[in-house]
Amino acid sequence: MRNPQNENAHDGAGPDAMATEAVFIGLGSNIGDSSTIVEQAIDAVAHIRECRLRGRSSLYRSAALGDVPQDDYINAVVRIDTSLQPLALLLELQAIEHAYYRNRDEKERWGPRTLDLDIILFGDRNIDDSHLVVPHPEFAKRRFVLEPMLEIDGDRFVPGYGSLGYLAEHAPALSMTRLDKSHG
Ligand code: A4P
Ligand code: MG
Repeated sequence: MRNPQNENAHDGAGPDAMATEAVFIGLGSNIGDSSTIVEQAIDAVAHIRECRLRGRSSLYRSAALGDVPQDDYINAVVRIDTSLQPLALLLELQAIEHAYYRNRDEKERWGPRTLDLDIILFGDRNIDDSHLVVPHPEFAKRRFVLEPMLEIDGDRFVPGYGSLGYLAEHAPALSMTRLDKSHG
């Protein structure tokens, strides 16, 4: 259900009236009906106040990275334009994570999760805050982030890193499948 605030984000009176920045958000899930969870989370992100959805990738299935044995992940990336400040957006994303009953051992880094939303890029900003590091420190090593980003914005150059195409070419190999719409 839409609320009036969100309608503003779609009728031209929202973020376009203010300075906006392009933000890439990575979505991941490996507990429950992950494809449905990621699709619903994309819709929830599209309805965050002061945000406009500009692009979304397909869903991808990949082997879990990290030391904890766990199920495959379903990942996707969206691009939004927003006039929110980075920490305000992070709070909105965490509220969506909590709405999906994210429930896991907080001490277990890189463990399984119902829904994980990471800010990958926020305009051309470099942020190194106790709550937020942008660009996401691992993004350039992660095919499950780079391939979906390439799908949305193949020409993007990330200052300090290089073009997305270059990064995807040099990222470590990962067993990964792009899911077609009938699986998504
Ligand atoms: N935080 C700092 N920077 C950011 C950012 N750029 N975006 C802080 C979002 N949050 C950021 O996050 C812990 C704290 O990080 C937050 O409170 C926020 O203030 P978290 O999501 O609770 O912790 P986490 O996800 O366990 O840790 P981390 O290091 O963010 O893990 P990642 O990088 O999210 O990796 N394998 C596959 N195939 N696909 C996956 O999606 N994901 C992970 C998790 C591991 N292996 C995976 C995948
Ligand atoms: Mg995370």
